Amino acid sequence: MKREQLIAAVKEQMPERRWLHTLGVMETSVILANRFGGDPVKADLAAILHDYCKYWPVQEQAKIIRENDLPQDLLAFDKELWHSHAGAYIAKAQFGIEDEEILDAIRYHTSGREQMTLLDKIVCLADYMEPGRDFPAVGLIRELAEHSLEKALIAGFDSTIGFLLSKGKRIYPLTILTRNDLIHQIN
Ligand code: DGI
Ligand code: FE
Ligand code: FE
Ligand code: FE
Repeated sequence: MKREQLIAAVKEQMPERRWLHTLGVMETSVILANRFGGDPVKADLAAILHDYCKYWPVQEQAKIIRENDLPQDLLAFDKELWHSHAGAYIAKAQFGIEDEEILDAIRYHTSGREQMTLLDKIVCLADYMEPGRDFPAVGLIRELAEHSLEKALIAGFDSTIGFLLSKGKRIYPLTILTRNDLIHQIN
């Protein structure tokens, strides 16, 4: 499928404001790829598809996870964690994306994972700092991203973890492992 067709398919899955977020992630992913020596074409493609399933009924997202041997432990945690895995599944099954680097960047854009690839980091960070994002830590994240993907991502995960703590929510263990691993990487 051509890029323009993919974009049209993504647009119809989400409200206008989420499409604007996706455009922001596309633009920011390409900037970060160029800044840190990543592949801007792969970053663009992963960004286009990263939130494909975000507005699907949660039961459909859960069904994809249950029926396709995706990590079942996700279902015991916040439903916000589901769309990334469902999205990677659809990217392959429906859009024929075979590149595991791109699929992983979609799959892990919410939770992160240990030993994130360069592309994982680029898409996850772009998701945090695209121009439409507005939350207390975003200025710090953008500043750190001038020089360090890892430092900027740690600030991002710190802010997510703090948010989850403040809401009394559970934290998916992989998110904690991701933060620990990123701290290890900069020390
Ligand atoms: O889909 P987006 O809104 O663009 O961003 P995302 O895919 O990074 O989702 C972020 C949301 O996921 C954020 O509101 C916090 C929520 N969330 C819930 N539990 C967890 C979690 N995020 C992480 N990283 N880890 C969790 O355990
Ligand atoms: Fe997302
Ligand atoms: Fe994110
Ligand atoms: Fe997103």
